[in-house]
Amino acid sequence: MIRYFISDLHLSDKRPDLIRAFVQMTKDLIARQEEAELYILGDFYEAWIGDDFQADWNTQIENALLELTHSGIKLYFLHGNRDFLIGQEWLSRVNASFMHEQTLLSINGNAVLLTHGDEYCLGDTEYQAFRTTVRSKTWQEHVLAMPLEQRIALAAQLRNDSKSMATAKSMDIMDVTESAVKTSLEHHHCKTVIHGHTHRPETHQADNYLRCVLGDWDNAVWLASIEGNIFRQYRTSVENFLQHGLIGLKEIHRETL
Ligand code: OKV
Ligand code: MN
Repeated sequence: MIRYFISDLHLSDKRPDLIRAFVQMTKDLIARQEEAELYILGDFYEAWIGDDFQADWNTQIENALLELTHSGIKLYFLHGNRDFLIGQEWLSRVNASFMHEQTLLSINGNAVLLTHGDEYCLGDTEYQAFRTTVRSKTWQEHVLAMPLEQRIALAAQLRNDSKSMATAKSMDIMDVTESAVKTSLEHHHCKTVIHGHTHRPETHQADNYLRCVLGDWDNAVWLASIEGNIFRQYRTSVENFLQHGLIGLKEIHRETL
């Protein structure tokens, strides 16, 4: 059994190249005919405004996911900070199982914690306040009651707010607070966490803990896997992936759990 992990694809109509790359990835995974599971750790979309949203670019993505799950590959999803409005309708349409943030997996006797990772970015207190608001049921119900056009406008406005704020913020407050990661791993009696969000793909070894950070799909396609007790991280340029698919990915990191 092989498990694959991706996050931060930020798919949207603005990036048809990334949509093509993702569709290619699903086709290549199906062709491998492995016993496999795909875990999406948030920010699959650039901004998800509700399951009632329909567009051709997204229908392609949902069809690719549906073909993947129909082929027997199990699909798991957890929310990021841009697709927290993904709900049961989307999950049902693509046959995905929902995971709460900080879901613990047991892989060959190794406990592995899965999360998007933005909850660990405690240095950015403004962001954490914003996060609490947008993750609240009342705020989400309020937004989902708006007409689609209004939700599109709201998402664009929040995006602009974030851009003007981000330039004023120092780089390190945008990263995780290591002590928060450690506390969370201790809480789960676990030594390994896989997350995305920070766009700083790396594996960090600290204090006997392993923190595997997934890459974001802006300039490159990233894929991580766990097979047996080996974690691997792969990448290649979007251009190379579009030409060669999965075999174009280069292993850039390997770690024993
Ligand atoms: C991050 C902050 C924006 C602070 C909105 C649906 C909805 C996604 C969104 C778009 C913008 C978050 C997700 C961002 C941090 C802000 C503003 C303030 C204080 C919708 C889907 F609900 F409007 F339909 N958004 N982003 N802020 O750019 O990541 O940190 S964001
Ligand atoms: Mn994110």
